[in-house]
Parts: sequence; C-alpha cells; structure tokens
Amino acid sequence: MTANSDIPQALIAALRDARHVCILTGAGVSAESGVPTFRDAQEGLWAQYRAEDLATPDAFLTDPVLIWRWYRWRRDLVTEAAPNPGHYAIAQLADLVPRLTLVTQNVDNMHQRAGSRDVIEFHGNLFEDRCFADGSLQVGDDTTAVPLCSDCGSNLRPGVVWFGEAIPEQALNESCAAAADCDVFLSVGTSSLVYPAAGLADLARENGAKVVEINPNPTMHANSCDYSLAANSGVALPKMVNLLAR
Ligand code: BV8
Repeated sequence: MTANSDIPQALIAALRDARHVCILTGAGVSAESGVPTFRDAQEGLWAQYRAEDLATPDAFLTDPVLIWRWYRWRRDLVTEAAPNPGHYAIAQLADLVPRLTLVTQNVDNMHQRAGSRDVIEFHGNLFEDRCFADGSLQVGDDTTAVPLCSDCGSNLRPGVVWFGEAIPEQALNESCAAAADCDVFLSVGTSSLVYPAAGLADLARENGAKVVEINPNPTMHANSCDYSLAANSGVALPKMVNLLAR
C-alpha cells in the first residue's frame, strides 16, 4: 500500500490497462460542495439528532412531520449546492476508460448534475417521493407537512433506503456484478462502515481487482487496499484524470 496524495504512476498504468473500472462513492465526494457528511455533526435544529436515528422507518412512523422537515432541509441544502471538481472528474473518467460503473451511496443527485450517466443509486434518491405502503414512485404535494399518496392515501416518504431496509434489488445485483467484474475499484469519500455497500470493495479484491481508497482520513480498510490516497476527492480525482488523459 502507498499512502500519499500524489497519484502513483502504477495506478495510472492500471487505469490505462483497465477493461472495466468500478467506482463507489460516499458522502465525502460531496463534502467540497458544502454538503455535510454523515460523520459530520448535524447543524442547527438537527444538531440534537444522529443521522442514523432519523434515517429509519421507525423514526418516520413515530414522527413523519419531523422526518419530512429533515429531508426537505436536506433537499434545499443540496439544491443550493453545486457539484465539485471531484464529481466532474468522475464524469470525465467515463470517457477515458472502456467501461465505468458508478455506484453511489449518496442520495444528492450531484453525480447526475455533473454529467455522470447510468448512476447506480445504491441508497435511493433524496428528490423522489414514494408511497410508504407499496414503495411506488409518486409526486407529493410539497405544501403539506406530510404528503399523501394519490393512489391509496397513505403517507409518502422520501425515495431513500433507510437503515434496516433492503437495497433495491436491481441496484444491488448490478453493483455486485460490476465489483466482481472490474479491474480497478475506486472507493471514494466513504467511511466504509455502512453495509452492504462497504462489502463491494472486498468483492472486487476477491475477484482480482486493484482496490484504491481516496479519503483524507484513511479508513480501517486502507491497509488492505493496493493504493490509499490520503487526499480530498476534489483534488485527487482531477489529478488522476489529467494524468490519464495525457
Ligand atoms: C440492510 C440513505 C437488511 C438515507 C443510507 C453488517 C455489519 C454491520 C451492520 C450491518 C451489516 N449489514 C447491515 C447492517 C445494518 C446497516 C449498517 O450498515 N449499519 C452501520 C451503521 C453499521 N445497514 C443497513 O441497514 C442497510 N440495510 O442491511 O437491510 C435487510 C436485508 C433484506 C431485507 C430487509 C433488510 C441499509 C443501509 C442504507 C442506509 N441509508 N442513506 C439518507 O441518506 O437519509 S446510509 C448513509 O450513511 C449514506 O448513504 C452512506 O451510505 C452512509 C454514510 O456513509 P458515507 O457515505 O461513507 O459517509 P460518512 O459520513 O460515514 O463518511 C464520509 C467519509 O468521507 C469519511 O471517511 C471522511 O473522511 C471522507 N471525506 C470527508 N471529506 C472528504 C472525504 N473523502 C474525500 N474527499 C473529501 N473532501
């Protein structure tokens, strides 16, 4: 393992020879856009809550008004923010390698706003409304504290995957297939604590891929990575793309 912020030539060579690159991103890739990570303490009104405690079906059943206020606060915050050079570099990388699969734990739509296509939303999307009863995609009335399903009258909930809920089957299957097939797996801006997302790097390694971690705070998995770049993704990824594009 090499731990530094410069991009090892061997890594660029591995990317240049790669048939298939798979990238998993977490909240850290949006940190430079001003979107707080899950590790970051929540601000203001939300400082008294742990994100993990709010992002659960039970919290929604207990107080749907509070949970909708939290998600609308996050929708506004993310809408105000803009993709950063890390997001754009990932979008560019897709044109520099034969095949790129982008899996994100983020629900903030930033990769899509930066031009990434076919993003696998492993934990759903903040801007979707779904029926709490059957999970069907709906369009909620934003003027009501808790929007209702126009089909069955049940509460609507944000289209994200809460703790204790299953990952959408298609997203899970496509992500596992890509991790098992790729030649290079990049784990970017994630603490690698939330499963099953955190298991994708192991799957890639077990299938012979080179595994790379990009995180200013190397995680407990860093030592089992081929490359650990202790850097901000908004710095390391553009550097990597520039070197690859030469
Ligand atoms: C499930 C959507 C079962 C909602 C989210 C195995 C072991 C232990 C526990 C479990 C296990 N398997 C399952 C569990 C339980 C649980 C889990 O993993 N718990 C954890 C806390 C231990 N998993 C689940 O509940 C999953 N579901 O298992 O269902 C099941 C199966 C079948 C049928 C029924 C049920 C569902 C998990 C999904 C939860 N939803 N988000 C919302 O957003 O509101 S998770 C949410 O938190 C995010 O999506 C993300 O995944 C996670 C936060 O992690 P990160 O993205 O990594 O962010 P974090 O803040 O932690 O770290 C940021 C990192 O960035 C840091 O390392 C920092 O250093 C770095 N950084 C900072 N700045 C930068 C940077 N990096 C680069 N550049 C920078 N500039």
